[in-house]
Amino acid sequence: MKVGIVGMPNAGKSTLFNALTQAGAEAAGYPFTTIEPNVAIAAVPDERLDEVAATVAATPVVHESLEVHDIAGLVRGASAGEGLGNQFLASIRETDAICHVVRAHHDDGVPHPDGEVDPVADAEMVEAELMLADLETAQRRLDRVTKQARALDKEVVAERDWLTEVVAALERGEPVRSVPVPDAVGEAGPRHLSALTSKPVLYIANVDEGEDEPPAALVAHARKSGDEAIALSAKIEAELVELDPEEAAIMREELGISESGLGRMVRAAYGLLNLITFFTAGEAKEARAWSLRRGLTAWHAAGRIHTDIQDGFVKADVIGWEDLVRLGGYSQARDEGLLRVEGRDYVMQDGDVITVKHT
Ligand SMILES: Nc1nc2c(ncn2[C@@H]2O[C@H](COP(=O)(O)OP(=O)(O)OP(=O)(O)O)[C@@H](O)[C@H]2O)c(=O)[nH]1
Ligand SMILES: [Mg+2]
Repeated sequence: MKVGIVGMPNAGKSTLFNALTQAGAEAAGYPFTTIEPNVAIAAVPDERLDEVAATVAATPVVHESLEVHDIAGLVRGASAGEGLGNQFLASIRETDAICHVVRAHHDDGVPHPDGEVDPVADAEMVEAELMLADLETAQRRLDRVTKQARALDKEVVAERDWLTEVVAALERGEPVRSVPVPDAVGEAGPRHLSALTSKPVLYIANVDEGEDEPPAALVAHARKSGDEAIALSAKIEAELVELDPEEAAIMREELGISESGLGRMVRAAYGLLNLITFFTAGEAKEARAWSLRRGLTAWHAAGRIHTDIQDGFVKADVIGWEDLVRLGGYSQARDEGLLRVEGRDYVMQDGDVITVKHT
């Protein structure tokens, strides 16, 4: 999974990026610290995987990974070249979700580009710039497809009509995802456009220390478009990753933070993207976590692991991770009748541990 971090200058994007990935990108109290995009990969923490691995003595333990892109800040007028412009947005067009960092802390030592902390106003400003960037690309794409549509290829004509609606929506200030994609357009249309405002948004309110809720107005703003908002302090998260795990756990306890910022972010992002996690774990072999779209089957899960395993799919042994851990291993689970044999159409559940039998 790939996520792109957007937000105003000084919102705390790079601070959060460092807390998530421990990549050591420059973060400083002046706008436009970030010029070139930063990219790093974080291992998605999942205690269930660790417990499953310990239960069946699997090693190594391979977590699912999250690719995080940190880019420059957006200011009003970026689409017209203000600030650093908006060209750098290209580097997050291929991501699965947008993490929108919104400043909600009141540290006077960190200048705010508009001089006032107003999370919803900031979010709307950044969103307007994302829509203007999409308008540019949608317009360009529409011109091209309009020329091709003279050939009256059904799919191209459908794409042209869809793009016409997309452009109209963006001009009204509505995101690309507010326009349904007709079946006739196929998957290629949205892929060619690779719009920023077609992706789900996770709002991250960068709150004051000790605050654990996002501002209510920002939550309402997120819900309007079916998105979600979480609160974290980028500064505290960045400090916590500097500590060793035991110290960090004690600090978290004292601060009343139940889970790492990365853990909370990933959980919210999985929810938005409709993803579940399943595990594979072999005795004395690797244990691994995999993400999968909710509603997909054992056969799809096999395809995540390897196309050969999918092609040769015969059946799968499946058990919920909690049962496996509680019973202490596969053979006990089999004795108890909790290790089930499932066929290719079995719908995978979050937390399933699967062993695919294949030819
Ligand atoms: N008090 C406080 N300061 C923060 C927090 N998060 C970030 N900062 C500070 O805010 C300043 C800007 O942070 P950055 O992470 O560089 O912000 P950015 O969004 O990457 O900014 P640009 O790269 O300029 O767009 C730094 O001095 C950070 O230390 C926070 O949660 N609380
Ligand atoms: Mg930055």
